[in-house]
Amino acid sequence: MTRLSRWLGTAGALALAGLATPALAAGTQAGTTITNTVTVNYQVGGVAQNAQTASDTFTVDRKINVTVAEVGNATIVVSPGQSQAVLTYSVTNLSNATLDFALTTAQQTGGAGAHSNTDNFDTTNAKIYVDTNGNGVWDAGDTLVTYLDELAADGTKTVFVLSDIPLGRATNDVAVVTLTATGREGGGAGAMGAALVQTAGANTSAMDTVFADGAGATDAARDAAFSARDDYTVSAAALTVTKVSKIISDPVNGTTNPKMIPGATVEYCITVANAAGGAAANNVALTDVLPTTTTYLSSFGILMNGTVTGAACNADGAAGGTFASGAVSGTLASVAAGAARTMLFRVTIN
Ligand SMILES: [Ca+2]
Ligand SMILES: [Ca+2]
Ligand SMILES: [Ca+2]
Ligand SMILES: [Ca+2]
Repeated sequence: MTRLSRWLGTAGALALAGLATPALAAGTQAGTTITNTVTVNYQVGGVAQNAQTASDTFTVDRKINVTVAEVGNATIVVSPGQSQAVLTYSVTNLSNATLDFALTTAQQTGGAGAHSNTDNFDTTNAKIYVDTNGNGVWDAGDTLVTYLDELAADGTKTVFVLSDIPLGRATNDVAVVTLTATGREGGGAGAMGAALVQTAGANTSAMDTVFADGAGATDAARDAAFSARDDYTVSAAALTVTKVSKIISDPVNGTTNPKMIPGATVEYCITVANAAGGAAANNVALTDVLPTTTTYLSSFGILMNGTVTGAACNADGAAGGTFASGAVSGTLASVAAGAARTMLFRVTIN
């Protein structure tokens, strides 16, 4: 009795050691055969007899599970007309088997986005890349794909969705894109496998298949697929241009109550204002073709990048711009959101 207890204790310890061996989070690999043998020792007349044994073997079935998640949990800020704007997702194979995962993107028409926002436009030209070089950033080392090939149990891949933002979108416009990963089986390396089919009816002795995935953004529970939303938010510049003139002097009155008579000097101020809350406008190029009834006053020149106080232009710009072919031109390097900058020049009336 004492010997038997000691033996059982040893067997128990061995069994525990077996359970503690490194295991996949997804569990024992599908298709694994598990064999368990029972041994019966006994005595007759105080003499140990030959042990009796019995074994049982079964096959571990395949549990299909996958998750897709946005990486970074923030909307991606884009400019109108931007091409190849990047959304980043992770796809994780939670199945106890190596699988392929078909990847698809979908636009959304209205409805909630991923970041307390609401979709109101679609992107174009969506493409999917896998982070082949594993640096977490979309770059030349990555690969255009339509599926993830041979993703091992517990394996995760970073997937990028690139798409183009239409011109003309306004600040805080939102486009939602959903990435869906759908498990596929077989096909071997370099080829996408076939659609998975869940085993119907009772357990079989072969490797059965059970869908165990949850419901993502647009997929259902237990459909071998998972989807997640991410979104783009537009930050645009909204420019308004105003142009005013004021009389500086005339040949009769000088600067005292001058009038707009031939020979008078007139100052033009062009103001470019950018609405608050959006993006800076850069390389703002102004061209003003002078009418033939006026003559550019080269002795005054052109003042660029001045400020305005209320509606009045300040003479605080820097000399710049050009006059050529009857046109005054100048470039404002940048007009920040909420700011206004000017171009100032003078003409005489012919
Ligand atoms: Ca949309
Ligand atoms: Ca990369
Ligand atoms: Ca494959
Ligand atoms: Ca699902």
